[in-house]
Amino acid sequence: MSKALTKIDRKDAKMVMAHLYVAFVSLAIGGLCGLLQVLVRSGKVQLPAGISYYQILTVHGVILALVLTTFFIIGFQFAAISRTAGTLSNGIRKTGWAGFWTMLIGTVLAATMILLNEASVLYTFYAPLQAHFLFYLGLTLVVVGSWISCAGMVAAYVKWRKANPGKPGPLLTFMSVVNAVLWFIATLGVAATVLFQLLPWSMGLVDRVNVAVSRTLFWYFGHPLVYFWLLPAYMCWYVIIPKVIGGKMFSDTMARLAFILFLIFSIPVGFHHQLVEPGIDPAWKFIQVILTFMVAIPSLMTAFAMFATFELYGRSQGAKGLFGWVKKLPWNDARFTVPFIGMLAFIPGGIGGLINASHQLNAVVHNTIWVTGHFHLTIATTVILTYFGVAYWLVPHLTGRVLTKKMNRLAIIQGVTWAVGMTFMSGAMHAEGLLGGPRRSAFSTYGDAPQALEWIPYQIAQAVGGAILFLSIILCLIIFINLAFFAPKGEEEFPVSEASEHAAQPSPVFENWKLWVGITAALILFAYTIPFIDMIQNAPPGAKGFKLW
Ligand code: HAS
Repeated sequence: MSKALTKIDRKDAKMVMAHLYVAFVSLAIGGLCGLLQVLVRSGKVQLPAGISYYQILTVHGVILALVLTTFFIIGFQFAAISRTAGTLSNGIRKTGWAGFWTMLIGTVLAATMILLNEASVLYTFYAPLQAHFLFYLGLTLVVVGSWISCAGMVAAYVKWRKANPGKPGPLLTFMSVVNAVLWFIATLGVAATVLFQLLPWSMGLVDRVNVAVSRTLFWYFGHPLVYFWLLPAYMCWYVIIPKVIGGKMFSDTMARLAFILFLIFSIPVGFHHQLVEPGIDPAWKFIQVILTFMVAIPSLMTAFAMFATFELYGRSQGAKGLFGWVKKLPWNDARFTVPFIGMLAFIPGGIGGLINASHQLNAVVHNTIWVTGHFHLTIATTVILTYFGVAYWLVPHLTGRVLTKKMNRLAIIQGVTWAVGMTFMSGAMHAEGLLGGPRRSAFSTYGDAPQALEWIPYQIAQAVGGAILFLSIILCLIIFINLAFFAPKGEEEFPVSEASEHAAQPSPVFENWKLWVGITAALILFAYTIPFIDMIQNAPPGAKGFKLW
């Protein structure tokens, strides 16, 4: 491979780093709020100066779940495209910068409103909770900025295809484009509720909104949102990890198929977040539960592919027996170990997801802190540890520095402390949830709830876990700052694996976008049209007709 492709161009690197700076500043702010939350929930700490629990909970959720992730993903995907499809053209790089600044202005607007306590509406901003209109405007800009950037990614892919007719797009570029297309389709839901409902309502132009419609539009977006977070982690697992361990990717075709299945099945499943809500016919909930189980399949395929990759590599190194390959893996390499901890967490995280999705079991766990435990295993461990693992080689690659032995060791300690902290925190959240402990509520709101005493030990365990996690965040920030500004100058590899020689060539059908987007649209229309019409026709008094409010 030519040098131009193995090292990311300096101008592209600058644009990617801008995204990563915002992501890691978000980690610092969001992490601090997380620590404050577990302390408040333990009942031992009160926030000063009249700051409300819901205000810091909103900062924590918005800044980590929406801002950190979006900036990291867009930066990483541009890096992946630049590395595998070649240096970005000036036009595409400018598009990337335009997306970046639009998202940043939006973030600052939304964050200012939250800090002024004008938008304590949590990261799901459900009506009838209402925020200042500038909060919604800020979020709109974040989404519009991400569209601009995703359009740039698609343009880079189209350019590559024109220059290489008949060849399959480079795998990391193909994966980035699937995620960009998923994002375009998913964000239509949140854009619709914000533009047609929440903005006019918060500006006083209308005096009510159809809450069922707004929650449905939100979750039409909310579930694919979690796969928008997950797919970059899977990009690392499928393509980068095999190279880091010294092996080869198990199957390029399987990776492409898994990504296409995510595109098709991740959107028409939002009702699994609304299983206990009135106003949706149970038959449609059932259909979306079935589709939810379909979207678990590409994750099971991914688990299979990862086991196969590890085992093939281990055996090539002489490993014997069922699990002999485990000993052959490079445990002292943070680029492998940190994402691997993320993989391990996805075993209980995924099982928890399947429990949540099982209609009747959902009634036991819904709106309890079990759900918070679930997403701290998935997004806040599986995904985020993979992002950290990526940052530990991507940042020095972009800044022309190296990950030293000392930083590598610190990075492993960071991953392990995260695992310990999260075992306490998320484990205690799952247990408290099974005892009925509510989510999204401060200690002071429990009042005389008779079970409240039972929850206390678990809340203390969460505070202990949260404090360990905060230390782990500090380690992560130290490593990031070192790699961005102080590590010795040198060349750090951007690892990209080749497919195994036994693997088949990917079929051109994977790049038949009309087919995949067509199937996705058909499934969305099938899963949503009738229940959506029902919601509008049977709206409560004052919200009749085709009006959304
Ligand atoms: Fe979820 C709620 C169902 C995955 C995030 N989820 C949430 C919320 C968030 C979230 C943020 O059906 C809360 C939203 C809110 O605020 O209300 N979730 C699922 C299902 C999956 C799932 C079926 N969730 C995720 C991922 C997330 C995420 C991924 C973030 C990135 N979730 C739900 C449901 C709710 C929900 C309900 C609503 C609950 C309610 O009532 O409100 C599936 O995608 C999971 C499939 C995963 C697997 C695991 C595969 C395992 C792998 C690891 C292999 C390990 C290796 C290493 C190779 C089948 C790939 C092993 C090596 C050795 C040596 C052992």
